[in-house]
Amino acid sequence: RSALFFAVSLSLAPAAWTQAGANLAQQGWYADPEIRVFDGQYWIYPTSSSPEVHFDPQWGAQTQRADAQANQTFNPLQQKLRSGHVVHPVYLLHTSLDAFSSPDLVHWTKHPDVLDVKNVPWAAYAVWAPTAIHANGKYYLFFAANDIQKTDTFPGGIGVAVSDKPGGPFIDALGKPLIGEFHNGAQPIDPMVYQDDDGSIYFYYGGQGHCNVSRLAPDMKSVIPMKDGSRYKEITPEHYVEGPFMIKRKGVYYFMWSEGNWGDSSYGVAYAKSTSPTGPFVRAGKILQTDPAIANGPGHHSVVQIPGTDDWYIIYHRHPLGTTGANERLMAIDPMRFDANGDIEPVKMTMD
Ligand code: FUB
Repeated sequence: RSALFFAVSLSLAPAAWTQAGANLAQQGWYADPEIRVFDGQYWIYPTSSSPEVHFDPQWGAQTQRADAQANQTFNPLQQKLRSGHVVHPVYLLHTSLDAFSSPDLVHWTKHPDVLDVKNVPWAAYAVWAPTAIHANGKYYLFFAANDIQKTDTFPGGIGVAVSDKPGGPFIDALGKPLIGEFHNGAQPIDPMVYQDDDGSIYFYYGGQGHCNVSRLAPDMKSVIPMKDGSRYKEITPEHYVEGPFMIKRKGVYYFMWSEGNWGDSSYGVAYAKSTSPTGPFVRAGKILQTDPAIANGPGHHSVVQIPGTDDWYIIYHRHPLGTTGANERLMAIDPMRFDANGDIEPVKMTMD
């Protein structure tokens, strides 16, 4: 390993842990945080999660006001997409994504609006649950947009945007969704991009209780056949709901996901182990769940390995005690440890 590798590793050592998690919570209402290491910094790409919209009975009126403004702020296709639809204002409020960078997991810099739906010509509502990768000398951000549902008439799905820098701005790379329809029952949301040691890029995604794995072409703009010839392989483990994530440690693939009810205290994170990135994945157990002394309903997580070490951290969202809104979600970070058998130990949520 080069001297540069160690220089980067050392500079990424976590700072004294005091207030680390508190610093993430202080960033405000965010969910679905995806952490990456880019350019010698930690980067977090979360979903905005404004709580107030769930309590506003006037959301129909809010929608009309937003549609009236749309002529000034959206392109003609987006104006057409938005016209005639009454949607929950959460989809009108969360039309951009912020990011956060840090040299040490403690001191964070906010990068507002790294992706704005105005730069996604085929979408017109919310963007959320991003995942990122550095490839081809560029940064790619995959995201869910519009919230396609079986009954909706407007398009949506998982998109891909590209930037020269991890802090954006990210601009839609494809002109259409990368995955714009249901396959194997999986709602096209909650993407997670994972590059294996042989360079293959796997893509995990899916909501509404189904999860697929796909392979991405090197240019990140299409889904290509896997070894068995399929483009979308269902890998749904028992109790899977959404929020897939993959890591590899000592040759073992750890597939993780959110389960339980979205927005309540049954929500948590479970995992499976496999010798292959495409499974099969048999549920091994729950590793993150409500702690009545700390917070409710932790989930939609990601995991980072401190470069050059066997130290791992889990980054996730959770509901502060005393809150009731499904969108009242704050980011948190805690150590994630493995036992001597390579199993993931239950994560102890802290207020640190
Ligand atoms: O933030 C919106 C949704 O909430 C995500 O798609 C799910 O994973 C859940 O975290």
